[in-house]
Amino acid sequence: VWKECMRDVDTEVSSITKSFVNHVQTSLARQPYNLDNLGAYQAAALSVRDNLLVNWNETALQYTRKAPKRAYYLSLEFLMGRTLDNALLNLGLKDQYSQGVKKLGFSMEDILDQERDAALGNGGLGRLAACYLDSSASQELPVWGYGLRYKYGIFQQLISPAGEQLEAPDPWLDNQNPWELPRLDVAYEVRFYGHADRLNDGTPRAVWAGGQEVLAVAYDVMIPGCYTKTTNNLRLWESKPKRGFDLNSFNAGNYEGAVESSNSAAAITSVLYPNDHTSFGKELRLKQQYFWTAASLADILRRFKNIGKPITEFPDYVAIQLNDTHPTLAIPELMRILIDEEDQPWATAWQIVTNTFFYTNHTVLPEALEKWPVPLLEHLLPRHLQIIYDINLLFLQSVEKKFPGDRDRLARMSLIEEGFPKQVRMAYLACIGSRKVNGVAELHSDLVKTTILKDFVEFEGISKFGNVTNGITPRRWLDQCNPELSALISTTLKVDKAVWLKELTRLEELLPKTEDEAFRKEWAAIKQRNKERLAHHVQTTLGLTINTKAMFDVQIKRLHEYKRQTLNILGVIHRYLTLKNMTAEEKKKVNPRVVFFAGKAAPAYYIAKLVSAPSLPLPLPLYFIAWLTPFGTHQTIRLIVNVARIINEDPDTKDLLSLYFLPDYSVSLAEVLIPASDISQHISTAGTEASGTSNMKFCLNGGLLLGTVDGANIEIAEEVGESNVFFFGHLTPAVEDLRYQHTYHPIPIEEKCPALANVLNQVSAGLFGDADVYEPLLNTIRQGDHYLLSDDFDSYIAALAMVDEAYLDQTEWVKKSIRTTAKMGKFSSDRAINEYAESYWNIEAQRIA
Ligand code: 26W
Repeated sequence: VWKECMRDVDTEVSSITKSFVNHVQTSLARQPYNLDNLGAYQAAALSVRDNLLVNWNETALQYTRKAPKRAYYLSLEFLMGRTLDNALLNLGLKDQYSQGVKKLGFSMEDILDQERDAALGNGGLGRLAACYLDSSASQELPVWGYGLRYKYGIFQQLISPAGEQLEAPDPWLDNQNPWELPRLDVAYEVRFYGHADRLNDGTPRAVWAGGQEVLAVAYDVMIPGCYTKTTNNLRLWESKPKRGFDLNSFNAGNYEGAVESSNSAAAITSVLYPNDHTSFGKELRLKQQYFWTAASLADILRRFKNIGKPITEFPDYVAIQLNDTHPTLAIPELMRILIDEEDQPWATAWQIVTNTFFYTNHTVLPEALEKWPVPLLEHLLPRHLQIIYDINLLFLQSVEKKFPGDRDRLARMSLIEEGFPKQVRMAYLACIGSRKVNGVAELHSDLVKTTILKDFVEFEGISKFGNVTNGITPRRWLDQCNPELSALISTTLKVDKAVWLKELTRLEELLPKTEDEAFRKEWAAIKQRNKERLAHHVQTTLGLTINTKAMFDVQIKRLHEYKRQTLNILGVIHRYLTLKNMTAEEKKKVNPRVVFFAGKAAPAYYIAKLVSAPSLPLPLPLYFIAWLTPFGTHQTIRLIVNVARIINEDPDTKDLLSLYFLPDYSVSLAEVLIPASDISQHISTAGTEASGTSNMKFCLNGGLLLGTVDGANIEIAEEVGESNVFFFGHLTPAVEDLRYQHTYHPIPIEEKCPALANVLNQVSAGLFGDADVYEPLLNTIRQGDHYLLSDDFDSYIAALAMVDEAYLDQTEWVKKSIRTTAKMGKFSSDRAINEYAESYWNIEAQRIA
């Protein structure tokens, strides 16, 4: 067969097998006859890459020739997942390749399964960046991503038999990565430390010299659009020492000293920080942020200069989106370049800067808002601190002008927060340095305007502040993860998926089908097969047998107090206790339920284990303490695992209720879980989840939503109709008052919520073992209860009961499911990225011929 394939080049499939075999023999230097699945994956990937490269080169060439305005998406995280399947689908080559590899004796499914996830992100923010890249390319928009090429992605999560989260490094680059192109010719020097001396020559210029210089080397990742030639670029930087090692130390016999600086340079891009929603003010993290923004800006500037336009026209050719505050140093860095290197007056430089940047806020939780200690900045980036102080001075002068004598306001709005140490408030810097500021769902954008940036709205005017509701790419989150549903939709709509995948509102044409019984049957059968696919996955990976006749109830997301996985597990215990008290007769009416959890908790000590970063002689800031305390989220995992152990074995209940914590949640696991869900939970305390994006993914796949009136849940309900979602809990305006009550007029939990008190007491009594372990977690609910579990528990239980009841009427349930999918058009990331392109960046689609 192999020889035959080499000869036959007439058909597309044959040319695929030919290129495959060619890569086996040349790129991999292996023999075709004893190739394993991993080798087959690599050969297939290299062959697909050849296709991408042609388009990628053509795209780059045309962008250079036409020099349109371009947008750059700066994100410290890109949670890409796997690439091969996505590339095949976007290129429209999946069937051909499947046939090709089959001819050679391989199965496409096995080959796809060999790929490791590119997991360079924590969760929502990183996956959003990945969806936006897919949409930019699919909409033919000239958008590049800039990020870091971490050697280790998000840690691998293992769960010990006792239910502890263990963290192992994720060396995702250990196998060759066929999807990146090292660009050793694209490199920039980045400086740290040293000293900054103002010239005091009547200009604002200064000279920054000395310190440490490291090299940023580019690695390019091709981003194919769906059914278009456009193939954009994601440029990831790797840090390298400027010189291999210090020859003087080496000659003096100090071998460790000789490689020390090179080690510290390499450490910068060694590992992704595994916490979202908590900022710790660590030096290495700040180094990452500057290294990445400096290299990206140098690259963007070089490209702009090639056009040959005056620097004042920079914002006519460049828009830069700041994905949260992580790249905010780009603001003082561009000021530094314009002033110190381009010799621009301050006002001109500030004009350019504030017309170039756009800032997206992704959270209003106080512990997530970045603040950098002034002494740390002064030590690491002395020139940038000067510039930040200058920006602040001029800014506060203009505030004083508008609100004379309002000293409180000046203190509130200052970029510098007083304290020990003083800290720079990065969200404020991002806000005043940007042309537009946006939140990621309607409610969240309103909260940004009325809480953390209220003063700035009053000062700068409301029109600077907007909303772009998040979106998800239907390519990965429907066509790729749920091929059967995708095929059914194409048949029903009587259009090729190439059409509706890019015009997602066409899903509305499914609506009349809710009344078509045969269609409903087919719809339900696909959900059932997706449940079986998940069960099969769990069986083969974990050896557990799952009841696929049950309702599948899923909560998968990072573990966080505010996301309230604890509420879910306490609800499960409540269900268990209720079942235990039922007669056999009563039990007959109960629909079986399987509850799935997955998600990673921020680890306690992790970075220290992976890199030995030089530490600073600074006083430990107070919030460092938080880093050392064991997180409640770890106890939640432990509770889930131990409750599962008891419940899944209880002969009284196990047919009606079982529960699984699936370890090592990832994009690839989500692709199996989401299409299998009947109901998914998005149950954050109102006002805390900025948007959520998995809620959109579940609904797009016909799963119903159980959630609070928070984030994008609200807009999903607006689209699908409130009768098709299960809402519960207090609303955002009530939260502040409730918290006040908890602090100043606490009501004993026994009185306030007896059902919850009973559940807590059972856990305390040791029903699930390890009683002492859970006591701190339970006490956070009994006292303080910052996330209002005791306020929402009763309505949560009521909502769960409504889900049960609705599920009993399968006809109506399937109708809800169809309606939900049909109304998800708004949540395509194509819509979101077009809003950014039109309302903010002012860029246009470029047809690549
Ligand atoms: C400095 C530590 C840190 C790291 C990451 C703080 C905050 C972050 C992110 C901004 C957290 C994050 O991922 N936020 C999520 O962003 C998603 C995309 O907009 C939203 O859908 C989620 O609701 C929001 O929690």
